[in-house]
Amino acid sequence: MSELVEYTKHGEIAVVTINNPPVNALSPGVPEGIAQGIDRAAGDHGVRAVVVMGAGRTFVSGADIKEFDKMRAGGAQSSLSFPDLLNHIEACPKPVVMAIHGNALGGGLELAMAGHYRVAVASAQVGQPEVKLGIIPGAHGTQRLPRLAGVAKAVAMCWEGNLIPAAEAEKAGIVDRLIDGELLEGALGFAHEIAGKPPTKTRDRNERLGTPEENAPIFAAAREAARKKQRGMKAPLAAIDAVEAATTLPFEEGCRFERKLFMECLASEQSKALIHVFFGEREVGKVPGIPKDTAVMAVNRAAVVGAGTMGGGIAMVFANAGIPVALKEADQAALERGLANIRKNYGASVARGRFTQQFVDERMELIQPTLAYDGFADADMVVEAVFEGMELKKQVFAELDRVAKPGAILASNTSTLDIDEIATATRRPEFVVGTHFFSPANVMRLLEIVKGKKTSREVLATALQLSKRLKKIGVVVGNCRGFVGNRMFHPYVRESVFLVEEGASVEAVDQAMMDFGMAMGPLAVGDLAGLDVGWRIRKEYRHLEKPGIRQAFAGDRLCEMGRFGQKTGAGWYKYDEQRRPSPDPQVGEWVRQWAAEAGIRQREIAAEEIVSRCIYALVNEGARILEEGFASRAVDIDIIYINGYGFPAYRGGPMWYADAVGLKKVYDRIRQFEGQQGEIWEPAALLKELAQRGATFEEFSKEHQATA
Ligand code: 3H9
Repeated sequence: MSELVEYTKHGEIAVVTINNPPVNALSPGVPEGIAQGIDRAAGDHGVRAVVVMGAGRTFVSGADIKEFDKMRAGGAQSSLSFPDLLNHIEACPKPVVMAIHGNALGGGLELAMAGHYRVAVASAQVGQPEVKLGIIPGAHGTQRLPRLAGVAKAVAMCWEGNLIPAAEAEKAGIVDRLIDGELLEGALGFAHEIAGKPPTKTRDRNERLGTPEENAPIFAAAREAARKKQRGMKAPLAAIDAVEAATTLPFEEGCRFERKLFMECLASEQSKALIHVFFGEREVGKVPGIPKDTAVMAVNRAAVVGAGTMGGGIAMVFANAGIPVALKEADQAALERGLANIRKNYGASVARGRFTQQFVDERMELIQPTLAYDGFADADMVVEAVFEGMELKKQVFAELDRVAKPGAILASNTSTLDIDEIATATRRPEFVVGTHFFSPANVMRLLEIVKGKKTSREVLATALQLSKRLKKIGVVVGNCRGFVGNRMFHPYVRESVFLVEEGASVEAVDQAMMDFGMAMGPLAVGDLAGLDVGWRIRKEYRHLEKPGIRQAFAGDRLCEMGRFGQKTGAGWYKYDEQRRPSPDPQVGEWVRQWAAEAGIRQREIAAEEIVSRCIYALVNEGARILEEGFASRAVDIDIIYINGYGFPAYRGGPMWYADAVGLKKVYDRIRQFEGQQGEIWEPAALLKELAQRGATFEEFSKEHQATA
């Protein structure tokens, strides 16, 4: 037997156990091992049925994603192909029971469906999440799932890629029995019951495949929803096509059609990018300079200063993770307003069915409002979320230094200010760290963890671990103005305003960026966040800008007219009472006039130029950040942009995207912009160097890590 698969006998039942930690992925050797186990059981006269299960924490979490590069290149991964293994299992003359705990995902569910029966513990989950990697099920998943679960359920599972709990899987017909108590014992009991009965093959179960009349509206609705909810992504539509094939073609032909689509998706740039994101989201947790065994402090109680939009959201994040949190405001009215907002947000989650009322009541109990610093002395971590101003922040940190216990982490939610300067207000700068949450804090997944000069490794390791508990993706960044995300966002927005000043319409700029895949256009984001925020920052920092360099002015002019965006009913767009936008032709008129006064010649601007200027502005600043070491790796920047700024995951993040375009091409285009716009487009030295030696940001990050 393969080392990855064990074979044991329990009386008349053979048990084949997959043991490929951590998630029992179907790496080379696993399919061969399972096949050997099935063959051995089939050939053993003393065996009447077979149970297949996973060792450790799960059944099987799918194909080994690390093998996909080889698969793309057409290289052999296993001597036995996975689809062939599935046909082999289904053809076993003795009944095969798949026993599921943890999860059965992707190839894991495909394996389970090739068995004749499935049993699962209640805590198990199953799903076909391949679309999240830009591919579709590639080993009969789209053909067997509708035969078990019916067309509507199967198509939803395959295009959305969401997991469903065992109870739902049982109701749908995917799982035959839920096991109470110990899985092996339950599975053996089940195997005894069905031993000796002729096994039914899933491929032959055509009774749930529906009629063309029944299926047509299901597929039409799925396609419409997929186009809307997964805008720009190819795999969800391919998954729907493949499930549809199950209803129109015989099983074998359907499998061939699925395989063709799977291979096309696997070869796509979208899939390469999404797989980069999958591993990237795990990689950001492994920070150079913070070894795995770094001591981590316990965070059992928290406190937040400031019950505004950010502070209230951060308190909810702690409460949602079951961590009691004190919430301080300066006066009763502000505290009441903050709590009312939290209640309103929770109320909306209950209305949407995301939380139960009981869950919300329990979370509200965990939030302890205070006007003094009650509860702060017990807190293991305090997050400051007061108004963005250095003097106020320092004053708060000086107070926190007095009230917080020794060893407590003192974090600031600042989005731009210098963490080292804030830390000087305390006698414990090694415990001071930036935790930059994104708005709305209870929804957005990104957490920038800002490392000050003196922040200790333990504090960083604790913040990283905590981010997982808080269901966030923590990325450690250096302490520069705007950190990584906002520092890059500034030139991105600047370009979008330049483009409007040069003659592109507000709607054309936003539409081009939406078509590229951004969640929102840059100008609509400005209106949402409030144009006055950037305006104030620009006024404050104007003296730092190099004289003579081009400045975007149209947004500031709108602010001078009192148009701050959604909150004032007008900004780049007009808004109705429900804050629904509509284009405002006056803006175009004004900008034309301002441009003429400023001597800017307006012209037609193609969507390609809009995208290149906005995205390459991000890339160029990202390259500087990498070069200066404020991000340790290109992937850190990618994960920040995907999780905090609505960058399309299927493009892999700005740095991955630039690598895919080719840095030479990006560099040449930036030089062109430099020729037209001047110094503001000076290419980053790192970009120039990599473009000249034909390397990528990813390669640079690897080289850099190797020498760090
Ligand atoms: C597929 O099956 C295609 C088929 O149709 C067949 C076609 C022929 N492969 O996330 P974690 C690693 S496509 C390789 O931190 P958790 C992961 O990188 C696949 N490695 O733990 C990490 O490594 P490290 C369909 C994998 O408990 C470690 O395992 N399946 C794989 O938070 C722990 O992972 C999926 O899309 C894999 N398949 O979550 C499932 N999975 O420690 C993808 C995990 O070095 N996986 N690793 O950083 C997941 O969704 C989550 O990892 C899972 C566990 C829920 C399983």
